[in-house]
Amino acid sequence: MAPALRTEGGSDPVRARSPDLDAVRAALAPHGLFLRGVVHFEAGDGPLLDDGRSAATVVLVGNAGGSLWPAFSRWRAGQADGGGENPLDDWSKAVIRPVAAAAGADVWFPSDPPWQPFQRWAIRAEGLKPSPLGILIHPVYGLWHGYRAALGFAGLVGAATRPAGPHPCDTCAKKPCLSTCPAGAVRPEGFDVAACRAHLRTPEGQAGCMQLGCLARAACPVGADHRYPVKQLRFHMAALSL
Ligand code: B12
Ligand code: SF4
Ligand code: SF4
Repeated sequence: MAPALRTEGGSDPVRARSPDLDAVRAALAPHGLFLRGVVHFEAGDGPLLDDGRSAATVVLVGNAGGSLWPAFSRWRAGQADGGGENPLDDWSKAVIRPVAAAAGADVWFPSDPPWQPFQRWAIRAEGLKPSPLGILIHPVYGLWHGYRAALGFAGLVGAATRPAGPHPCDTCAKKPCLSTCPAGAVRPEGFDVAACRAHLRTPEGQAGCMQLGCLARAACPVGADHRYPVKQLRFHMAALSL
């Protein structure tokens, strides 16, 4: 039997069809990137591939905790311009495009317009649900994970992955993410982007969230061991406050 895809979301060995994902997994591992999950689509329901067909499979690639930071930092140090204006996106493309090409896959990146529904795919692939911050929360990694690419295949590839487990926010009695944000931007009804950005421009925001990372995110007790390193937190905050 073909090896099953090992993802955080679990896998179904019975439906595993392609050993090629093992090669993809091995090629991504040195960069601190993982296969996060697999979505299978009914005919015609998947995103459009370059050749006009609808994808039958989307495989999500991402980071868990600070896994990508060492490889990304090494790459950046070797770039004459420090990696340019969007270094994480450019690094992701430099690393993942050749892997996708070798696997015969199309590839989408989360920041490229038109935005592909990465979170919707992750909800299906990993059984995750949104936290009050708008970010999907993982039972193990908490808020400390992200997606760097999605590989699209015309055929069924790998094993469609299953839900990861209970939604941590359902049993979080104190919900410190809601009370910690100094701008009151994290609310049960949604994340107020404008209020967050306005606060980040103030001296308090510059000394607080911009240096330490989003305080509301840091207040979440789930997956605290996987919190990003300080340099990575600052990097993401600088991007958010643009
Ligand atoms: C635009 C965008 C933003 C905008 C949000 C504007 C808004 N109010 O919608 C801004 C710039 C503010 C933003 C901020 C952040 N974002 Co953002 N963002 C995106 C982006 C590029 C597009 C979202 C979208 O519209 N997709 C299109 C629709 C069709 O996709 P969808 O899956 O069906 O839609 C879902 C989202 O729209 C989501 N949603 C709705 N409102 C909000 C609000 C926020 C803040 C977020 C994160 C999601 C979200 O709900 C939908 C259903 O689940 C995605 C990448 C992507 N391609 O999806 C990343 C993405 C959602 N962001 C992500 C992250 C991590 C962040 C930040 C934490 C970045 C940081 N600083 O570290 C912050 C969160 C704020 C915080 N307090 O820390 C991750 C989430 C990963 C996860 N674990 O879920 C994504 C997937 C990018 C990635 N590379 O992984 N983001
Ligand atoms: S603090 Fe609680 S409610 Fe907020 S994201 Fe974490 S688990 Fe969910
Ligand atoms: S970055 Fe700061 S202001 Fe923005 S949501 Fe997080 S805690 Fe609130």
